[in-house]
Parts: sequence; C-alpha cells; structure tokens
Amino acid sequence: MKKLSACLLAALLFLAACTSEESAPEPPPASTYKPPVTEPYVSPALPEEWGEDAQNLLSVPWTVVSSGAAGALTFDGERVRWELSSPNGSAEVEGIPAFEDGVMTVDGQEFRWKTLAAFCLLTTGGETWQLTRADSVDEARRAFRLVNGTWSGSGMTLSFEDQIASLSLGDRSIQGGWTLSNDGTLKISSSAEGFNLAKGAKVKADSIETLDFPPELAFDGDFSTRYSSAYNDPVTVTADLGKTKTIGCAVLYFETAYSSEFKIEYKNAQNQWVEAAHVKRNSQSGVDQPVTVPFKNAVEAREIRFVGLKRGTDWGHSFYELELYENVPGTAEMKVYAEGEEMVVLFEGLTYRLTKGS
Ligand SMILES: [Ca+2]
Repeated sequence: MKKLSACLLAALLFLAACTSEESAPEPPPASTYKPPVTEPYVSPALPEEWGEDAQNLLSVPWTVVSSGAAGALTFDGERVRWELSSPNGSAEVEGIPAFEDGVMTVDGQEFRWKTLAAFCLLTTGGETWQLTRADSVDEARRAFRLVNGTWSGSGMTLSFEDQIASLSLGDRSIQGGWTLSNDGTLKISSSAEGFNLAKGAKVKADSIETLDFPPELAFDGDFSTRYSSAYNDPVTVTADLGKTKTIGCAVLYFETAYSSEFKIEYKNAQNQWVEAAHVKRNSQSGVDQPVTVPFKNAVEAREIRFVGLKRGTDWGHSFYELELYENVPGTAEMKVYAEGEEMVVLFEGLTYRLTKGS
C-alpha cells in the first residue's frame, strides 16, 4: 500500500510538472524521423568541350568527411562550389569553371583530380582529399554545413570550434573530438588529447618484440607508433606518471596483436600492486575500436601497470596507446541529417530539429 501511494504521488508530481511548465520549450518528439528520400541526382548538362574528365568530376556531388575535416564539391549547372573546413582552416571557392590540360580553375584556384567509381582524389591548395559520391547536393554539403557554426533547438545545442565539438542538452554536456561518417553518424568523444594522464609517462616493460617497439611508443600520443611484447605471456608494462594522480579509467588502443585477457594494476601507498581492473575476454583491436576499461573505484596513484595475461593472437601484446583518465571518457553518438535549412539530430531515441545561429 505504501508503495502504491508513493507511485501515485510520483505520478501526480509528474503530471503537475508537465502542466506547470507551459512556458518551457516543447520537448522533442520520440524519434519516428526518417531521413528524407532524396530524388535521384540528375546531373546538369555539361558542355561537351569540357571533356570526359570534367564529366566524371562534375556529374555527381562529392563530399569529404574525415576526422576533423568536412567539405563538398558540388555543381549546380553553371557554377562549381568547393567548401572545406579542415584542421588547417576553411575554404570556400565558387565560380564558373574553366578547363585546360586536365586542370580545372575556379575563381583562380586550381583543381586536379582522379575519379574511381565512388571515390575521387582531389588535389587543390597543396592538399589532396578523398571525396565520396553523394546522392544529392544537400547530402554532399551536410558535413560542411554541420561543422561550421552553432546549431540549436528543442533544448539541444551543438557547436563546432577548432576541431572540438560541444553538445549540451539540459544540464548535461560533452565536449571533445569528433568523427562523422558518411552515413551521418556523429560521435563526440571527451577523450580529447590533453586530458590523457598517461601521455609522456616514464615507462618500462619486461618484454619487447624488438627495439622498434619499446613501451614508450604506447605513451607518446601518436596512433601510428606502438609497443609490442615478445610472443609470450604474461608481460608487464609499468608507467610512472611523475606524481600522484586520480585515475578512474584506462583506454587501450590495441594493434592486430591484441590482448584477450589483461589487468590494470596500481601501486598503493604501501607500495603494493593492487588490481584496478581485470578484462577477461577482449576481442577488440584497432585504433577505431578502443577498449575502455573503467576501474572498480577511482584510485590515487603515481604508478600504474598493464599486465598482459593472454594474447589474442600468436603474436605479442601490442598497443598503439594506453591512456589514463580521471573519469570514464564520455561518448555521445547521434545521427544527423540535413533537411532544408534545418539539421535533424536523432539522439537517445528523440528527434531534435536544430537551426543555425549563435
Ligand atoms: Ca603511440
């Protein structure tokens, strides 16, 4: 009975909350949103004298999406538009193209390209970009439009600045690096460089494959360099952070030669090694599939060690980076679609319609 009245009270409070907030913004609807079905792209007629190369390039809209960069090359029947936002800056070039000796010039800027089915390599401004075919001009421009500015609506704000994305929703927020894939999946991860407590730690290992793979290469912040042990179990990699820090989580980026079972241990105030986490069945590897290891409890420690108990392959224990964080890094994943001037965001089962503004 007590339980029932508590439920009733909760229901009444909920109803009261719903009715008393008349001035509050409309809550976003549950997600029944389906991305707009784009009409098949009809290539505008191109002058024959532009040649076959130009036909290959301009008969479809192209998009650039990679970590930190977003852009589009589109053609509206008369004018070519090249838009790009990248770590090296932004570019917007538009004009009637001219072709000569395999070079396209738009508003004084030169473009060279090579098309191959769904891909195109485009060289301009001293850089080469891989472009992917889009189904419509809107779709091609979606990524570029998204990462240029601040979007808000239905209580959500999504903004991009200096390669860092910020999402705020009510009293929650996440800020970090982002990736956007061609299917419109936007991931924001707070494990942005600079918060990693392990970077630059003094490290040693009791096993290495060769001198080319020393343990410090797993603590240099570089995802192209790695540590690798000899082909045996167990192995230990110890990191000295220089001073005592609060650590609640490790993130490992394994190479193909991953560890299927490993422990993270820390040295306590009594100089004893204590288990912070034990992963018994890992099968993830690759820098795009980091293994996030939350500790049972956050610890205060200066020394941390990785103990590789079982190898997942015949090779050694190998990882590109071992990162340490105070908290479990947050990740927010959503789908984004452009619809007219709006950006539609599907997040946690709800649909948000955002408009551009500051
Ligand atoms: Ca590395």
